[in-house]
Amino acid sequence: MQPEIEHLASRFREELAGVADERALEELRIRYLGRKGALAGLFQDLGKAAAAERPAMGKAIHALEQVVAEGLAARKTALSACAEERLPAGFDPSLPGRRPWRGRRHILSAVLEEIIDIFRGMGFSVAEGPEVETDYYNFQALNFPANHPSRDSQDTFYVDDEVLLRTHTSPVQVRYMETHPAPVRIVAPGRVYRNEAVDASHAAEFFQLEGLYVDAGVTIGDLKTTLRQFAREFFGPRAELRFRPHFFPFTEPSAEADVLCFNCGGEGCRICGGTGWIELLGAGMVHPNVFRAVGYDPERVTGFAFGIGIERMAMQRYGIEDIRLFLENDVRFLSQF
Ligand code: FA5
Repeated sequence: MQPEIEHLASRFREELAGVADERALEELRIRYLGRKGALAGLFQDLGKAAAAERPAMGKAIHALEQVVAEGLAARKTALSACAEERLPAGFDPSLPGRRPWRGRRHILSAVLEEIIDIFRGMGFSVAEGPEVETDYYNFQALNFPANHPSRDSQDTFYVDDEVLLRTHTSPVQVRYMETHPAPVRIVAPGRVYRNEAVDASHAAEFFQLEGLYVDAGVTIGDLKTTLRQFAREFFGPRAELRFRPHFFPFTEPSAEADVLCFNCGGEGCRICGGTGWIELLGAGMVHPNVFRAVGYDPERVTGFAFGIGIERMAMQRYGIEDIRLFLENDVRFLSQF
């Protein structure tokens, strides 16, 4: 008798697993628990069994009865949950779900937004300009005369002799001052392009953030204080910024600012080219010729400008050793930030 009960129990489980709707479930209930069902048959057999076997058999049949009743009840709950939520029959809501893929902002967007926020906190607003620029805005109005050697520092991709992909965000300075009177305090983020020999720290397509502050009496002291404050907010209170004299046609005097290399801490390594410092930005006091080109009077206003390389900021902050990683769209890299 015992093997027969066990066989019935395993057959019940199989049949229960195959039940796809409430009607099939009711049929199954009748087949097992109905008046002429399998369990009723077992109880009849129990009456005919030898007296000595009856207690053990009775216990086994009751246990089976409980298994059947509980199985039917659990399936009923699962089926009605499917019906309520219009889920396909047979869907088991108690199984663990699949975790949905969560996207996130690209590390460069996140860093750029953070930098913009820091400058917003210092009173700068945001301006934008086109990536496809004219020679006039990208070079001439910024005091790069035609055929002048200063153009060699920023070769680019030309659409024709007049139209090109901008090499820096500085043309936004010109466009903004042409249409807004002083005082001006803006940052201009965006993508720029250069015909560049690509390596670990140079891309042919990268992001800059331009800054421009023009008013009566703006000094180079304001420039250095603003950039130092920015570096401390972005990298932390102990960030070291170093200014080196440099040349840009559109600022006078001009400087480049470096931070202490994240990788070697100043000793010199492959990433900082052995110098211990990584160049982050160019800056300077706006050249009087730029003011003249936009109709400002250089006798009445002065101003500072800077251009920050966004990839370099992200590399320095997160210890990223190769600029090419930003453009490869490899989620194993991107999902780390
Ligand atoms: C300029 O582009 C100037 N327009 C910056 C400026 C603005 C100077 C306003 C004065 C006043 P430069 O070519 O040095 O300067 O580039 C500025 C920053 O962009 C660099 O410090 C660096 O962080 C980043 N950068 C330049 N070239 C590349 C490149 N090929 N790949 C990645 N980042 C670059």
